[in-house]
Amino acid sequence: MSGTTALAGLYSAIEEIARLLDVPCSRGKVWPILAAYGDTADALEQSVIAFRVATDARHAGELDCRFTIPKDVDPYALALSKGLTTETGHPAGTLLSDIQGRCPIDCYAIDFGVVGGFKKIYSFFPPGDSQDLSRLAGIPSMSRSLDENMSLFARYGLGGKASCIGIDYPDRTVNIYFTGTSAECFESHAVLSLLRETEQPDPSEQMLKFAQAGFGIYVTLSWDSPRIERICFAAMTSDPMALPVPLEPRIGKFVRRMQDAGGERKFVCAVASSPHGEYYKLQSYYQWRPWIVDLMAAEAPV
Ligand code: GPP
Ligand code: MG
Repeated sequence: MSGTTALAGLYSAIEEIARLLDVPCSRGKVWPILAAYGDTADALEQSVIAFRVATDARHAGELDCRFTIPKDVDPYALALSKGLTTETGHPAGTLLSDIQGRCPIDCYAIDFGVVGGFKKIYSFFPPGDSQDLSRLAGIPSMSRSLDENMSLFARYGLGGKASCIGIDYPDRTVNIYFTGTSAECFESHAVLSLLRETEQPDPSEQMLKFAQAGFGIYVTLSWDSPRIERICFAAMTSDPMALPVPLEPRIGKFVRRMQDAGGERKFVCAVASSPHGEYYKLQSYYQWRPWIVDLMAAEAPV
């Protein structure tokens, strides 16, 4: 398939899913982002491509799309050169090149909102090469919040377990993804005490129950405060509607559409704790590639 055909197919899928979700989608907004990365992504043929919705007010009316790109592309330089983002002088803008200079990278992914435009760049570390937090905290442009929470992360067994970093440019936040952690991290007593120690609201029973099936934990840090903004627990499922989680009818329609498309029926559902309350995120894989399992270290925790 040619690059342009693959991009056109992806664009139609985005348009269709956006319609199902009542999210306004315009070609003028989405196409430049696809086109910026489409040429680089080997016709997107090898990429993992996912759609994501979330249940909180901040994400209402939005559909996020993310796809992987190979490591020989510099995704931030490309975003700048194509005018998808602008240099602001904030350390978030330097973080990716600092990571590139200090850490092994397996591949990247980019994330954009159909409404909000270009948002994030993820760098995945190679399978089996999770990074030590001390190395990440030593990165000059990294949020100091990582350093300030280092002993807390170590106490919860997350110290050497960073498998991915996500930089959110408009929000000026950084996500640190921990995978391959011990199963104990997902037990209710551990979840409860982690949330209490980080001054998050107490979790609902539903959140505690959901977190038990988790394979990954991730935190969102800003550069403004040492406080951890959000903590998420993510679980794989093939049937999100069977989870003990409230999903609105429009999300039900999205799930059914993605399930009916055949294929692998892979979903990652995550529960997020934030000072504004708990919410759920649902990521559906439009194009799954088996190699992503190693990157996510998504096997059941040991
Ligand atoms: C989870 O975080 C998403 C990823 C790790 C990206 C996976 C993408 C692929 C193409 C494999 P998030 O970006 O949804 O978190 P947030 O809630 O902070 O937006
Ligand atoms: Mg987001």
